[in-house]
Amino acid sequence: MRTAPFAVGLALTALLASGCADAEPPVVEEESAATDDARGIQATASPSVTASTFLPPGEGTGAITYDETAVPEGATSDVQVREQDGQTSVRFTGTGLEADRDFGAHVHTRPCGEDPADAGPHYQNEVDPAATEDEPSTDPEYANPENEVWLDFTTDESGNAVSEATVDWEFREGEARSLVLHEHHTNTGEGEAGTAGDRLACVSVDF
Ligand SMILES: [Cu+2]
Repeated sequence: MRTAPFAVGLALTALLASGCADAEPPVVEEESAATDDARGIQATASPSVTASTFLPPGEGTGAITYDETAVPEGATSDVQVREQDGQTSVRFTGTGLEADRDFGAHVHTRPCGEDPADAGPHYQNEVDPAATEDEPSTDPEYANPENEVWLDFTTDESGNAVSEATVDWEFREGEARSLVLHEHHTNTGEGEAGTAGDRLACVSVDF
């Protein structure tokens, strides 16, 4: 009865001593580093998300389908935008689209409307000085996936697709307002760069 508390006291002292000397400081450092990482991720990596369901023209304004074979009513679009350190990543996720099919996809300048042309031309970081309202840029020097955001994709056998693009710049506020889905993958040659056929559908996104 008299020696037991003493022995316990010694053991505790030894435990505390070794804990303070070896184990505790590294553990504390690791915890604070992990906390900083978590804060960093929360502050810089939370994307803006625009989720919409495609509807025929006149029935909705968020996402409009102009071709219900390629983009049936009820198909969905999810667009995530992440701007960080001067870079911009855009990720498109589609469901309910025509299966096993190529699509072109780009960020355009204006919101979607009842007319497929309402979305305007492609958003360009460096605007092609030769482009006009009637003749959009087809110069590969400007109409390319580094100066524009291209999200071409191919759907799987269930009509789902995910595509992502990252560029070394950020959108000018209010100048990039939609994602347009096109008939085929995007051309890159002289005089046709950036073209991808008819506009099949459009998603309004305030990038
Ligand atoms: Cu386009």
